[in-house]
Amino acid sequence: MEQRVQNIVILTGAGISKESGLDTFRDEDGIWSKVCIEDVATPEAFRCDPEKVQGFYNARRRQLLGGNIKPNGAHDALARLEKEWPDKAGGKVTIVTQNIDNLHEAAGSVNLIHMHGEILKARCSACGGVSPCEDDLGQGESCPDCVEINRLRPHVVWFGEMPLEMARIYDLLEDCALFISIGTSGNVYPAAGFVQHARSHGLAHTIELNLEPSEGATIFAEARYGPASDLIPAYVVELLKYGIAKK
Ligand code: BV8
Repeated sequence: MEQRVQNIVILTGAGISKESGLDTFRDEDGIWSKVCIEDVATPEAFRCDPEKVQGFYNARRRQLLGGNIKPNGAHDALARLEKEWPDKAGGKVTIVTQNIDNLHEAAGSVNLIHMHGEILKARCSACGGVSPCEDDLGQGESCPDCVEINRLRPHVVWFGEMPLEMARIYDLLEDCALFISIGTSGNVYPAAGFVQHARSHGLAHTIELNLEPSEGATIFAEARYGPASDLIPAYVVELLKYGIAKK
């Protein structure tokens, strides 16, 4: 019988960018230990105090662009897997990232879905147009599409907003042979439910690669713990050499 192609879906979270110098959210020194979600990461917060919200994202955008932040070995290994896996198993590798940084792109990943948006893009509240954004927002800039003034917000999905490309993500989860979760605490839905979806709707093997067990650790068929820049390169070598090993 002809062997089915083996597609891989990889969910990444803030933990994969930690060793590149970007903070996570829920670690001890994480972002949510310094600022309240309700104050900076909801549509209501933006309506109440747009300056505070713009300032929160302007600071993170400046850090990403000016803070010598580069992809680490984990990002590089995933870009290698995307390039070499098709010859190995005929399938495709797609990264679904919760992260709003551009480190997967910078490492060379192409099949990439930013389900929570991108900090280096702005979205116009007047026309919905999305455009590149490397400067501070909230200083009276105009939309490059409809030229409305001061209508640009970060192209980021806030709590209470629908994440992007969900239909495509569920299709990918239902048609993958391997679901890998990297650097995420499994606190935020619907991303935290992807492992269950991959297991119950398909034949996927599921593995968690994280610094420590996530909220959903027990749902995974396999788990390895340690820093992403150690775990991911080694796991990619193993996949390319031996294929998907069902533990
Ligand atoms: C929505 C962008 C519905 C902004 C973010 C059930 C179903 C559906 C929704 C809900 C539900 N229950 C609750 C909800 C609501 C809510 C939610 O999940 N709340 C939580 C807090 C309970 N979800 C939503 O609101 C979502 N929207 O459901 O809409 C809807 C329906 C109809 C119509 C309209 C709407 C939207 C959620 C998206 C919010 N935006 N980000 C920004 O970045 O500022 S989410 C935020 O958390 C982060 O951006 C991040 O993407 C996300 C997840 O965090 P992690 O990436 O996991 O980071 P964390 O720090 O938590 O963990 C890091 C991990 O890395 C740790 O485990 C650590 O051990 C590990 N680590 C650390 N160092 C390393 C490492 N691992 C490896 N190596 C290392 N070196």
